[in-house]
Amino acid sequence: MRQAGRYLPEYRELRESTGSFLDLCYSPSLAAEVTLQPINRFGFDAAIIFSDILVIPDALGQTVSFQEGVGPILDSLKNVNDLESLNRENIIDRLSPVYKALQITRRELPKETALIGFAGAPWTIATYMIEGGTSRDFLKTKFWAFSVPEEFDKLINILVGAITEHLIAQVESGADTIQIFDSWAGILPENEFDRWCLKPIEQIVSGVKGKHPSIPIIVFPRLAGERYIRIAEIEGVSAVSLDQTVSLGWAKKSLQSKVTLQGNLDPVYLLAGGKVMREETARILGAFNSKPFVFNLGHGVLPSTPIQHVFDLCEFIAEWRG
Ligand code: 1CP
Repeated sequence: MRQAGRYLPEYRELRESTGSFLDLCYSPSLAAEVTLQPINRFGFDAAIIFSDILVIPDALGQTVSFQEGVGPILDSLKNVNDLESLNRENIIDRLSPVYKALQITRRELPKETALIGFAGAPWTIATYMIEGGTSRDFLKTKFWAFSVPEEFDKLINILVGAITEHLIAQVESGADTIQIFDSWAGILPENEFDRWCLKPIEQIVSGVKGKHPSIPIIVFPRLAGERYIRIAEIEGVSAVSLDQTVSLGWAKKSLQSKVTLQGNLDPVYLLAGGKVMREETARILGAFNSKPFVFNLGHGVLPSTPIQHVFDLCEFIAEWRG
């Protein structure tokens, strides 16, 4: 999950002296520095490269910006004709600063620390491209997908191609594993989930594995409920990241024999800290202790999280694992 961001004073400081959020994403040495900040402070076992899922629409030529306190703003796609304006050539050239950042980070990270590359899944990226930012009801995207599926399919196909290329380039630049974020996987009815979440992720996994058969792939189908099983059954998926609503007993029984699990501490426990945080962490660690498990949050670190709570959590987990 997100490690960098506003809860770290060193991030806030660096952010003030740089231009826009995307400028920071595209400055290889600064992006590497931000990636290393949480590792230097807390010594996590893995670092996630500082970038964003919205570099894909940006590389496709859509106008993307990030507004403080609002979030991402995109020049929204209205219909299939707008797909003509997307530039599918040279994605990798335009995203080359991300690959340079990975190379620098891999050089500077301790050998034993894993480096995670990532991308958004097609469905989640499509919602931002069509809604023009984040949304409450995703009405425009769902309406497009349900009413003219063959047209929506064209956008999903463009994204499958771009994301696959982007992930392969990240592996070739030093990522030890890659994570696919489908943050809005939980908002679709069953058949639509299969068509717009499951199938495109299957295509991406098969494309990346075709080029790099041994790269482990993690998928985060946020709020997918029982459909986590379908994701865990995709050939080539090594791990799934659990959001905080997944019940531990169910995940242990239904998922743990298929894939490695990661997650699912609610970020608000980290914000709260203290006894409640330790109890919930022990409950998660206890539930999954019969197999390899990657301790993580169910979503990103909240900006107001006290740094001391992160230290306390790391210490608690280190003691637990002995
Ligand atoms: O300066 C700032 O505070 C910007 C905050 C920020 C950060 C730190 C954004 C804006 N993106 C990021 C980096 C980021 N985003 C990482 C890098 C790892 C790290 O921080 O260490 C990663 C993995 C992401 C992934 C991402 N971006 C997702 C998928 C995961 C999730 O959170 O569900 C999504 C949906 C985005 C879009 C995005 N980026 C930023 C915002 C505010 C949003 C919108 C979120 C929303 O719609 O509510």
